[in-house]
Amino acid sequence: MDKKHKQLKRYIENANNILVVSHRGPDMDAFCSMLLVKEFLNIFFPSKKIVVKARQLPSFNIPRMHDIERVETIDEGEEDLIIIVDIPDLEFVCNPNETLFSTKKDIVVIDHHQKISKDYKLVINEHRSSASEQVIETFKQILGKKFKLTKEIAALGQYGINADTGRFLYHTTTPNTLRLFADLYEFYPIDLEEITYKIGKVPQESAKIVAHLLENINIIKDMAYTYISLEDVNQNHWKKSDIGKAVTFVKDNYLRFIQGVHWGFTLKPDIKKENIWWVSFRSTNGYQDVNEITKSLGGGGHIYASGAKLRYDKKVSVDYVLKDILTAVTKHTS
Ligand SMILES: [Mn+2]
Repeated sequence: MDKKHKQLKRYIENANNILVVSHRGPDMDAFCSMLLVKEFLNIFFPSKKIVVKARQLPSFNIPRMHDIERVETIDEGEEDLIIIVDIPDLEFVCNPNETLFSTKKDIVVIDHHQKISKDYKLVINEHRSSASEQVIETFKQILGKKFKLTKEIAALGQYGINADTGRFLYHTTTPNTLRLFADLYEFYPIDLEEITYKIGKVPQESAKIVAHLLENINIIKDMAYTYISLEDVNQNHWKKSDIGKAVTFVKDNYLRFIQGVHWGFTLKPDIKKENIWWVSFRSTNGYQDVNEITKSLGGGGHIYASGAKLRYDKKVSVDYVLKDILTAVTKHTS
């Protein structure tokens, strides 16, 4: 066991109540890595009380999902240790008005993103494919010979890895990812085709938004981008979740697949909070390090998939925001 994992084991042993959280708008890897931490702790440290908090539940059934305590706001509780998974920072977990935001309790991070965490007590990040892979490898270290799989752990690991590697397509997939997945699959196989089908579903209402995004596509050299303006949202009464699905669909299935294009971004306003915009980049192996661009915009993520939250102190037009992004892009590419 390496030093960091020894430290983590000590933190766990010394805690009575442990809170497990992840980023807002949790994706499959966030849900699975949270539930994996809880599952391992429940089995191997049964005297500890483990609470998983999130504002929403997964969109389809995964093992132990009802162990998630659904909350309106993510606040401090009885915990004496906080484990954050799948995100490097508490600021991506909760808002300044939630009491957890300014907690003084010990925080441990188990992550796989490139953005470096703040000065937390302990950060475990071996840059793996997914937080789910990291959590399983972490507990392999901590448990040594005691480590064993259960159906739930095997399934959660597969769901998490599958989601964050895009079914093993992304460059973050390593030989270890495949070996681990093979072990999990052998123990208790999940149906990858069924999962891809369920995750890929788009709401009927998103079709119009997809059409709009396609119409708004601009291409500059080998980059494409598209956007939604605040006026579009208000005039058409589009719902936040339908916008999100439409943007994701165009971003993941269309932008960088245009002939001559290798990378690009989408831009949308925050529907609930004023003067906030979300930009999200996608790139193709070997073409553009979009993590560097989003870092200069105050965000981050991975080399080929990253994003940033853009904050303004007044109401601005979509063109104004686009100009800021394109300036950052030009700075990076020239
Ligand atoms: Mn992840």
